[in-house]
Amino acid sequence: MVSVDKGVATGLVGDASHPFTQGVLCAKVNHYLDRVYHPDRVLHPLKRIGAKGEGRFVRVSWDEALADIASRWQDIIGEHGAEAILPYSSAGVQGLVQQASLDMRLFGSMGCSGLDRNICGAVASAGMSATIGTGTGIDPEQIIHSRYIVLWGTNTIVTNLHYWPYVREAQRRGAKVVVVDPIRTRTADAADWHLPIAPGQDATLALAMMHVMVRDGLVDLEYVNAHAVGYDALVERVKQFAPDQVASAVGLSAADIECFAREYATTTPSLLRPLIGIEHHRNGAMQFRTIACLPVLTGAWKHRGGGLARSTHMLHFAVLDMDAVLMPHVHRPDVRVLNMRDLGKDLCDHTLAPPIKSLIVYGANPLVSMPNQRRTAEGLAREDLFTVVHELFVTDTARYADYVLPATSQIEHLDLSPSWGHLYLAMNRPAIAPRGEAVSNTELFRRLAGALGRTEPWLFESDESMLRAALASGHPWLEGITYERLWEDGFARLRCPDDWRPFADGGFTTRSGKAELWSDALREQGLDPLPAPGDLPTGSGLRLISGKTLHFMNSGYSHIERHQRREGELFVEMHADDAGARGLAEGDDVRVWNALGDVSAVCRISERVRPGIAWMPFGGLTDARGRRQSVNTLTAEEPTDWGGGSGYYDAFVEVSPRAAPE
Ligand SMILES: Nc1nc2c(c(=O)[nH]1)N[C@H]1C(S)=C(S)[C@@H](COP(=O)(O)OP(=O)(O)OC[C@H]3O[C@@H](n4cnc5c(=O)[nH]c(N)nc54)[C@H](O)[C@@H]3O)O[C@H]1N2
Ligand SMILES: Nc1nc2c(c(=O)[nH]1)N[C@H]1C(S)=C(S)[C@@H](COP(=O)(O)OP(=O)(O)OC[C@H]3O[C@@H](n4cnc5c(=O)[nH]c(N)nc54)[C@H](O)[C@@H]3O)O[C@H]1N2
Ligand SMILES: [Mo]
Repeated sequence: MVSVDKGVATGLVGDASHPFTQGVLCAKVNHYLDRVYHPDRVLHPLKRIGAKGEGRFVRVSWDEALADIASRWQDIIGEHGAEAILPYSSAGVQGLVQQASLDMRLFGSMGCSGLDRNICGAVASAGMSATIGTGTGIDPEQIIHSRYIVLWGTNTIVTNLHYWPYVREAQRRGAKVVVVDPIRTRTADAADWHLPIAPGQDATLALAMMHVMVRDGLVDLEYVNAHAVGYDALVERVKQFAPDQVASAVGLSAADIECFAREYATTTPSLLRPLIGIEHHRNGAMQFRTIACLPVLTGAWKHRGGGLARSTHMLHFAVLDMDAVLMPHVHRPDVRVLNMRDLGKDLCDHTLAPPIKSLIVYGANPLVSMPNQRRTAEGLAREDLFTVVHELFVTDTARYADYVLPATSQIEHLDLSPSWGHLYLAMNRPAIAPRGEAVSNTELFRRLAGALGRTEPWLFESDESMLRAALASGHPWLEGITYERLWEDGFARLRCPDDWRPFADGGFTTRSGKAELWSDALREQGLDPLPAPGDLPTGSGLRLISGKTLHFMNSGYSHIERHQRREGELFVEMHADDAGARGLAEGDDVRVWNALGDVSAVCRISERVRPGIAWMPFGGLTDARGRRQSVNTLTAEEPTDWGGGSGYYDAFVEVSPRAAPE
């Protein structure tokens, strides 16, 4: 809730009446107004005058910018076709219509290249879907009824602060909380038990758990016989995964694996919460597919608070009328779709036909967030590439733009916010007028459509009209949740039944209608039909993994001093044995490198990190000399097994003392 005095936002607080967040704001949003009123906000269209990457711009008018963009695009379309334009967006803006609506209609109907947005959640969804037909599970709030909770590859306290009280409440009611993470994160520290697994070994761990469950008769055979296919084949498969056989690969003792398997299988209800850490590996989809077999074997889905709880985003989108928003029927069919992970590779690919001649980036900072940063920079620096970035700040990516167009902040535009973590749909009412000449994403696409001479009314639909259409799906979970009610109350809980157990009686949305321990669909794609460890990377040096920071939202907020100060310098954290072997000491200025590039960082030595691993924060951090550095300088465009994601954590690095200051 924003208080406003004479058109200026003077205070921003959480809504104490919101049952899920209870008025608590995270370390980022607590200072959101600093972001809104930051002196570095882009408030007017900017045109590049320096070299690409240099960040020198002059102010121009909207009319000039729009006319130039439209004419450049028309030339490109004339010469190469509309597929030579790549609209590139991610989830920087989280609202329903600001994230994707008129842009999809405009660029889809022009026949521009499509973008596969697969770096966040898509792999998890694809993997889980192979087993249970969906990437979502139960309502996360039901966790309070769970008695055995596994936070698997997620750092809840840092990335999902509002969920932590629910975990705590479950603990208070007697639940045991286990964290599976190679790093002793804050969340691992606060849990009852931390299992410091070796990276990418989660599927193997799950197979060993299933071995124990089968061997010791801990499988709910009644549930499995009624609601799953492929159990006999699975029993054969898990024979090879006795805990003592896999312990060293998994990086845990056989006794711990045995104990974990037995506790998990015998405590009811049990809940798994696997998140992003597991999907950023080349075996990411197989890891989710395999982990999703566990609650099938235990029959945990039968119980309130049992099963698996992942993102709720799809639950929101499934009940809203998204076709009314995106209008897929106006999109040109058969256009090329490029994977966001491969941005650098595609920009530098001389054989790509047609080549990418123009990029329009909004709600994303791919130079920091995509793998292989050097290649992305090389691509963005191409003189023949025409780049437009719609942003609040001149981000790392925006420095390469020909035009930077000013974007509104969340308190300056209208939207609905579906949630990743709960079932409350929120109304995002604009509290202040757009600052300077900033426009919302939807307004940008209306202006671009106008500049391109388009006149179809559906390219100019208002935000309110699209939101009303999305809410008018007639889905029972939206009953009574009207635009007016949301405007008045600010939020509403989807009308999901109070004790919703989606798979208590089977009803899986797979091809067979059952949980697929054996998957014909995977076999037909040439993949292993059974749960498996998946394809694991090999390499020398330290395995590099990264994660989110407390004070940034990915790279967002990294332009603001307070947040920068809180995060400090970019560091690489490793175990004392690995530091010792390299002659490194705490606080040393080091160079982290591999064949793709190098970054400078401060060396941190700690017991939080298992031997063999280098851990670095992801976001937009700076080194001791104030230069922005990114862990993605060291990661490759490694595809995941399926789901089209990015194996960010398949990278290996060396760490050396930094010779002399440059
Ligand atoms: N403060 C803050 N909150 C955020 C974000 C942010 O940038 N800042 N980003 C948001 C976004 S976009 C997302 S997707 C969510 C992500 O939410 P999380 O999934 O909780 O975030 P990550 O930091 O990616 O955490 C993944 C954890 O997985 C661990 N991990 C890495 N590899 C493996 C592995 O092989 N096995 C296991 N078991 N664990 C592994 C990492 O050490 C890390 O602790 O957070 C959201 N919330
Ligand atoms: N090594 C490594 N790489 C990773 C990850 C990791 O853990 N490790 N995490 C991955 C994950 S899970 C994700 S989700 C991606 C994130 O990748 P990105 O989405 O590219 O990252 P952000 O830094 O969040 O960039 C979003 C941008 O949107 C801008 N923005 C915010 N609101 C608006 C708006 O209303 N309009 C417009 N036009 N712009 C707006 C913000 O200022 C910000 O610059 O990174 C991925 N990359
Ligand atoms: Mo993400």
